[in-house]
Amino acid sequence: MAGNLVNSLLERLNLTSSTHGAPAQEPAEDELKTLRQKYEKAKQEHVFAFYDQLNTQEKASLFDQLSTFDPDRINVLADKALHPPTASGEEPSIEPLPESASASVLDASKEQTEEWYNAGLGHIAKNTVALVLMAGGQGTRLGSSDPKGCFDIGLPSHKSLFQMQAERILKLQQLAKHHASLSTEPIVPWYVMTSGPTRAPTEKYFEEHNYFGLSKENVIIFEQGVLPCISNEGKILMESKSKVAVAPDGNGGIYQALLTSDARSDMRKRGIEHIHAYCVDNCLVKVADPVFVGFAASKEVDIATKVVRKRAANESVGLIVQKNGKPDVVEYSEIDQEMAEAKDSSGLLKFRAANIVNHYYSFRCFDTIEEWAHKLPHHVAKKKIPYCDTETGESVKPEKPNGIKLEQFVFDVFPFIPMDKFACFEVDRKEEFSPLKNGKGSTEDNAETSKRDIMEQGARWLRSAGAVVVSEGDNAAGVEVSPLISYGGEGLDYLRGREIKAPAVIERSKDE
Ligand code: UD2
Repeated sequence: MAGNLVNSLLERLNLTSSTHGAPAQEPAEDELKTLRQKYEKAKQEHVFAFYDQLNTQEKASLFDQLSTFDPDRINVLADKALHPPTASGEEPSIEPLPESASASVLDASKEQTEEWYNAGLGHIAKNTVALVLMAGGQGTRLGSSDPKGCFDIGLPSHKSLFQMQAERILKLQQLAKHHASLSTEPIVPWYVMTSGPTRAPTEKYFEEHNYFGLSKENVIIFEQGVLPCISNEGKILMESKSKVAVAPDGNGGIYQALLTSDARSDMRKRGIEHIHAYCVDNCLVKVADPVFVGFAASKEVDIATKVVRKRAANESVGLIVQKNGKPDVVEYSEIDQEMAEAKDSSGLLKFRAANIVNHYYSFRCFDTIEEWAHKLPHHVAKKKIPYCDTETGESVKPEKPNGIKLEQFVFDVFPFIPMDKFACFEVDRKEEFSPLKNGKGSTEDNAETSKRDIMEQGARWLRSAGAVVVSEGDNAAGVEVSPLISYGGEGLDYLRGREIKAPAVIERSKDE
């Protein structure tokens, strides 16, 4: 039974999509009956309210969409989300991570950092390092309709976040080739996770820019799953008479998406052993950072997470903690004021390890995704969700939150990792973290602060290479150093003694 249902579904998927021109087919009576019964049993039969009024194409697309959900599972998730279990028994013990699971670039010696850096370049040179980019967020706070990676933060070069990250990959491949005296450049495959709203524009953007000089077969764009939006009464919300309202299933959907998209199989085929997964909106991100990979691989951990020192008690970042002795993250939307403001004996914030969605995974860890991905909790976002009233058929734009979106968080895998297979790696915020979160009119984590942090970093790099940076006018205009010239400030000695008038762009290297 299931076999022919899947076959007819696949068949219809090929036939129904209007882009292929073939006319859609009405779902078969028996398959429709089975599906209706499934939804009736789950008390979600309202999704069929207008089925008989729909045309063939609409019937086929609604049938196909409803066939991808399990209404019983949706009810379980919705019930947990709308009626969270009251905290049973004593509160969990929440403490900072133990020393044994923490390290800091700020405290490490130059020799130690170089050792990690060289080890990391060695892993890249052996083609065992992959990059996974989480780019499925819809960037609502930023107010841009394009995927965040396309955003132009206003650099003199007008490079987007995607372009900067692509050029850092190109440079890193060159550095690893030189480090290992290879005849050809190693490959760092780039797996880009998108969501329904961001997939097509992301693919189009990469095609139009010819993958920024990367080989297309090494840029694998895949898509995360979606979940239905749920009303406050636990009912699946309809976007229209023929479509369920859905939302991306959160950056924690990455694990399931790595399986369903075959991205993990592709990593296995390539012999990947180390994966760096990161957040699209951090303009300073060191993609496949050799220091981080070298550190994590040397400790043989399954997961390592980069953190920066939290800048203020109310900063909107998750905190890496140990909860009942297990690694965990307390998300900013779930932290209480007392914990956020607590200080330790050093006078610093007790909980200051700020999560920046920058994680190392061993491939060993990815090999066990099936064991734990379905166990990650679903977090609730209360939202105003436009919907089609299944009584009247009218479209409704609610004035106040009328439902919830369910999403998994990427870091909810941490508690499944034994503490001795987990590490937290503190890095220098000004060198590694400047998120683009907010739109015009905001004062932090926006395009202006992103541009400022890139330009100031370039000026710092030039000064430490012996160049003299002078700023016209009084503002510290800074210098943009192309990633194709320098990945992390290296290779700029040829500018020693040169005077650079900021603002400036260093695009040409000495041998060009
Ligand atoms: C994220 C972290 C928060 C802190 C902060 C720092 C999570 C859940 N929270 O908060 O702890 O580290 O970043 O910047 O990660 N994304 C997807 N698919 C989705 C949703 C998000 O790929 O369905 C991506 C998104 O494109 C971005 C990243 O995940 O690259 C973080 O998402 P966000 O910006 O919505 O998370 P934020 O800023 O609320």
